[in-house]
Amino acid sequence: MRTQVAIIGAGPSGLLLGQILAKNGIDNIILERQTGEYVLGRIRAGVLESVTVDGLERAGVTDNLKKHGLVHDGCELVFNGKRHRIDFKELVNRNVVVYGQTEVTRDLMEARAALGATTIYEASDVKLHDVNTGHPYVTYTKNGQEQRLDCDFIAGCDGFHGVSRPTIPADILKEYERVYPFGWLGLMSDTPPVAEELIYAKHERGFVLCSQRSKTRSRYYLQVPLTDKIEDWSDERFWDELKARLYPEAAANLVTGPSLEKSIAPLRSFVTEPMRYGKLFLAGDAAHIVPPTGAKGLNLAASDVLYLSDALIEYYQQNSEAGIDTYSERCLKRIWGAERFSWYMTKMLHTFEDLDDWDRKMQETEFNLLLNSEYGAKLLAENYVGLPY
Ligand code: RFL
Ligand code: PHB
Repeated sequence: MRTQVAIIGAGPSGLLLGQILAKNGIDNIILERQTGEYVLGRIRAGVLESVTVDGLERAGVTDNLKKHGLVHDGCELVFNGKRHRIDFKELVNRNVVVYGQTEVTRDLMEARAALGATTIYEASDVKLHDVNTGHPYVTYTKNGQEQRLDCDFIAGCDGFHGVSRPTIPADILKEYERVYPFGWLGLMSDTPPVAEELIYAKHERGFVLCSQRSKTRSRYYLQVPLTDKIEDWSDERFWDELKARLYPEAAANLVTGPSLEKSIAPLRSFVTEPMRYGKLFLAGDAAHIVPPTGAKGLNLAASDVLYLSDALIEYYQQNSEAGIDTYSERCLKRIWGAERFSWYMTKMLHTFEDLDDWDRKMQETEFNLLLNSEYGAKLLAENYVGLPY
């Protein structure tokens, strides 16, 4: 088999790239290790920046988003009971859209099926070959048979644990990493959200996030020790702990109900440089990870894909390699900005066991800066709604 661009991974990065390329007449095939249902079963992001919405627009998949996405002009931050609303609209005249990653993924899968583009699910043992030559190819196993896919380029959109990044020789890759000493326990329920806007709250017992998917579906997160297991957290314990960490008015408003899903995710900051090696390009979580506190992971994946699709379109339509050659550099500028923001939000809003009195004062002073300085609040708002593309 042959295609122009072989895409590894059918998460949001791979599907969005495939859709934009296909709409611009560039042939591509996606190889995905899991089934489509499994990919849709992973509950993850919920907040989309306008850059991401623009990307989905370019892919022609915003019908459902326009119908069901919730535009948010602000969010609430709480520090040990002290509340402060960040008004994105007033501070930077922009907003975000609350619309689930599951829905984004489903919309992209349906649009791809409508175009008749090929996605090979349950492709195991994917291996990348000769990526630093003019004739790269990918091998994989499907239904017990080894297959070969020849291509011009390979897009590594296979997430943090994928095979693309390790294909790049270790002496070329530089990795930067910070691992945090806690995780997030998430719960989804068909209950009305506790508040109209998202609440990010730091409490002595740990951080909580109150998010949502619709007017009738909520998504909540609790900071938990990395040693905790899902079995340790009955729904009842989750709701009790959430109430204990919320300010009284929110706790009183909280509607509880049976969980639809519960999962624990570790928190990590990670960047790999460069994001291109020969004919291989890394995009999304394959190249970088952010802790979810800044709501940036999916949004960074979308901006990588916009840079990459521009570069490939320029290559095929104008015979220019300029976009390809600057891909890594352009992505990394935006990535480091989002890494800083996610790291700052994580440090300010979580409870760290080993902080001394000085560190605690600094954490509180960071928060007070948002209350006391319009510039402080503006900087947060500008980063939250998304740095320029
Ligand atoms: P994905 O989604 O991990 O998809 C990669 C795909 O590649 C497949 N794959 C392979 N396929 C073939 N061969 C192999 N060897 C393969 N290895 C892997 C996988 O099966 C998978 O289908 O990466 P992608 O597409 O780059 O998308 C990234 C986003 O999923 C991620 O950044 C976000 O979910 C992060 N994130 C958030 N981002 C936001 O922008 N806003 C948020 O509000 C937000 N909240 C979150 C989040 C992530 C979370 N978790 C669980 C990590 C909340 C949470 C709790
Ligand atoms: C979510 O709704 O899943 C979500 C929202 C905001 C975040 C992280 C996750 O910062």
